[in-house]
Amino acid sequence: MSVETTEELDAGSSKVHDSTQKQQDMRLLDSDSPLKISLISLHGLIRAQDCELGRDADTGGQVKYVLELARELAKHPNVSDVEVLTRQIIDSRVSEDYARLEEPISENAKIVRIPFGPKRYLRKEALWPYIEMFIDQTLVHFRRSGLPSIIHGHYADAGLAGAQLARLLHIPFIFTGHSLGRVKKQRLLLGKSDPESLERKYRFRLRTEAEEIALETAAMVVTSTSQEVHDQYELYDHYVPGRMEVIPPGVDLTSFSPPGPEWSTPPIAGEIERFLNDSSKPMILTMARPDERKNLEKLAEVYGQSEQLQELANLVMVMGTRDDLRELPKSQRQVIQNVIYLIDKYDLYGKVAYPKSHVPRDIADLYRVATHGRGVFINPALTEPFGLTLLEAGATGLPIVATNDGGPRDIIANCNNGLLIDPLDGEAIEKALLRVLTEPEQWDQWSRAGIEGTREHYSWKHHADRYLRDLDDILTHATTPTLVERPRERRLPEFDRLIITDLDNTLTGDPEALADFNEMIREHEHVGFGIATGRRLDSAMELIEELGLPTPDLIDTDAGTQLHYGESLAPDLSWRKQIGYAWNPQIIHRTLDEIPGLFLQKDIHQSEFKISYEIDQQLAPSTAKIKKLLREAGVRAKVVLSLGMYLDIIPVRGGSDLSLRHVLWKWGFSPENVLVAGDSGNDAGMLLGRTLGVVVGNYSPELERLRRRPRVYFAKAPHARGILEGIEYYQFLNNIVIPNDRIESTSKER
Ligand code: UDP
Ligand code: LCN
Repeated sequence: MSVETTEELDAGSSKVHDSTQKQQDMRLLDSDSPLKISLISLHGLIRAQDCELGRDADTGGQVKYVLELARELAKHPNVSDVEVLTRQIIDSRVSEDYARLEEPISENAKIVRIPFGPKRYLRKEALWPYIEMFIDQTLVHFRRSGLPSIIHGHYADAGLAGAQLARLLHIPFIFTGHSLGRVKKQRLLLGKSDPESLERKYRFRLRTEAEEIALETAAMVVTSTSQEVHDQYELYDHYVPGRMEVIPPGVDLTSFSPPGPEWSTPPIAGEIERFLNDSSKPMILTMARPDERKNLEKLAEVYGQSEQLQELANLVMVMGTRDDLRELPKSQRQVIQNVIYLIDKYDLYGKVAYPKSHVPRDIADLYRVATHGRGVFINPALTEPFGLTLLEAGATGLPIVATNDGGPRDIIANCNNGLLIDPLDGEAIEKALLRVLTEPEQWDQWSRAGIEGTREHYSWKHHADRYLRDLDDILTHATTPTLVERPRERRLPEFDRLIITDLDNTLTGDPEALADFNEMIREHEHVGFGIATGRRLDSAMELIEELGLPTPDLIDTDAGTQLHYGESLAPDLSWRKQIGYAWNPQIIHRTLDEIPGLFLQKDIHQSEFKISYEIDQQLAPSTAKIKKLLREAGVRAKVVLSLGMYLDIIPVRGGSDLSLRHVLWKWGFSPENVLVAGDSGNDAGMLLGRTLGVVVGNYSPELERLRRRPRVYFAKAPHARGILEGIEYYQFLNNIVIPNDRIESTSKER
C-alpha cells in the first residue's frame, strides 16, 4: 500500500478529538472556507422533482437518500455547494428531464448530469465498461467548475469512480455502499440460485472489486446501521471498522405523518379498491422495487397458502410503476410475472391489489390508507441494508414486519414498532403478520411507538450535523500533516504548466544540476512535474527516491505503457483500458525470441505491456525487418529502439507520444504549456508534436533526426543542466516564448 493510502487510513481512523482540538478544527468549517461537496450516484433515474422511485430496479431508496442528503447538507451555513453527479440519459423511453445537464435541487444544491457511454438508459450492471469515461468527463467538469472539498461515492459504481477521482485529485473520499455485492450474492445463493447465472446477471466480481477499491480509499464509510458494519462490510478485505460511521438516514416528516382527524380517502385508494372484493379489510402492504432481492414472490406465496391471512386482510403490492409490462427489463418483468402467476395459482383474485402506477405523493397516502384500516407493512427482502420504507411506514403509524437484517433490526430496536422475520421462513412470516393483524392493543402500541421513534431517531438534520462534524475531522487530518511536513498538496488541475522529463541520463548524470532542477520544481508551485521513462514503475520509484527527487505529479513508465499519478500512484484507468488493444505477448515471444542478435532482457525489465530485448545491431535484422516479421505473424505492435542497444516491443496504443497526448487531453493542458525533455530514442515520441521539446546535450544519435523540428530545442549542456537551459530558452517559468516555432521541418525529418 502506498504512503498516501496509509495516511488516509490514519486520517479516517482517528476521528475522536478532545474539545480544544475540536474547536481549532472547526476553523476549517469557517464560512470563509465554505465546503463544496460532490455526491456521486450513477445509476437509476435521478431528478429533483417527482422522483420516479420504484420505476425500475435501479431507482429506489438510494436515489431518495442522495437527494435528501444533498438538500439537507446544502442548508448548512458552512456548505457553499452540493452537487449530485449522475449520468446524462437521452432516451425516448424516459423523460427528457434526465437529459438536462444541470437541474437545481434547492438553494445551493443541484444535479449535474455527466454524459458517458451510450446515450440510452442502461441498467446498473451494464455501466461498468464506462466508469473510466465518467472519470475523464468529471475531470473536465471539475476543471470548469472548480474542485470539490470532498467526494462522496454512493454504491459500488460511484464508489469506484469517486475513489479514483479522489486519488487523482488528492481529495478526501467518503463511501456509502447502500447495498453490498458480497451480501446480496450470499443471500441469493441461499435461495439456491446457480452461481454462474448469478454472476452473469449481477456482475458480482466487478461489483465487489469496485467496493474493495472504494473501501480502501475511503477516509470515512457512512453506514446506516451497526449491523452493516459488523456483519456486512466485515466480508471485505479492506474492512477497517475505525473508519466506519453509523449515521442513519432521516425521513421527511412533513410528508410521512399519520392520518389525522381531518383525513379523507385519497385518490390512490380508488386504484387499490378496483382490485378488491372487500376493501374494508386491513391491508398487508408492501412497497419495493421489483428486484429479486426484495423477495416479493415469497410474500405472494405465503399469502396464497394462508387461508387465515386471506380471511383477515387484503394484500397490496406496490412494485413500482409500468406502462407495458412486456417492455420492462427482463429481471423486473420476471418478478412481476411471478407474482401474477402466484395470484393465479392460488386464485387470489379480489384479494390482492398490485396497482400499475402511482405518483410520488401517493406514497404517503398509501401508508396512511393502510394505517387507517389498521393494517401492517411488510418488507420481506432477502437482505436489507436499511429500508427507507420502514421509516416511512413507522412515521405514518403503520406497524412493520421486516426481514431480520441490518436496517430493520436497528429500526425495530430503536422504535419498537413491529416484528422481525426470517425471509426464507414462510411460516414465520405468516405468524408475524397474523400477530399484528389480530392483537389490537399491541397494534396501537406499535403504531404509536413507530410515530414517536422515527421522530426521535431518524432526522436528516441530525444526519447532516454528524456528517459535517466527521467531515471536519477528515479535512483537518488530511491537511495537518501537509502543512507541517511538506508544501501544499500538489494536484494536476491546479498547475498551469507541466515539465515532463525522461529519467536516466536526462535528469540523472550531473548531481549538481539535478539539485538545481529539484529546487526549481519545489519553488514553483504552478509547475507540475512528470517523469516519462522506459523503466518499470517499481524501479523508477526506487531511483526517484534514491535521487531525492520531488514526488512526480505524474509518472509515465514502461516506455509509455503505464500511467500513474501523485504520491498514491493512482493508476490511470482509462489509459489502462485502451493500452491492451491488440496486444499479444505470446505471439511476439514466439516470433522474436529466437531471432539472432535479439536477447530477451531480464525479467525485472519486462512488464505487462512491454517486451524488452537487448539488440546486437551487427547480428540482428533492422528494426524495419523486425516490424515486418511481427506484421507477418499477425501482430500489431510498436518497435522502439533506444541507445542503439535496447529494443522494446509495446502495444500499438502505447508509447510516450500517445501517453503524453492522453495526459494532456485528460487534464486539459495545452501543448504550449508542456515542456518535455529527453535524450534517447524512446523519448522521440513525446518530443514530437506541439509540446515544447528539449533534447539534452548528451543525446544519443537516434534523436539527431529531430534537429530541425519546430519546437525541439537541442541544448548544449548535458543532463539536468540541459533541461534547465531549455527552460530558460522557452522562458518556461514566466511568459512562455517559442523561438523555434517557425522553423519548417524537412520532408526527411517527417
Ligand atoms: N418506492 C416508491 N414506489 C415503489 C417502490 C418504492 O416510491 O413502487 C420508494 C419508497 O417509498 C422508498 C424507496 O422507494 O422511499 C425505497 O427505499 P428502500 O430503502 O426501502 O429500498 P431500496 O429501493 O433502496 O432497496
Ligand atoms: C439501498 C437499499 O437497499 C436500502 O436498504 C437503503 O435504505 C437505501 O439504499 C438507502 O441507503
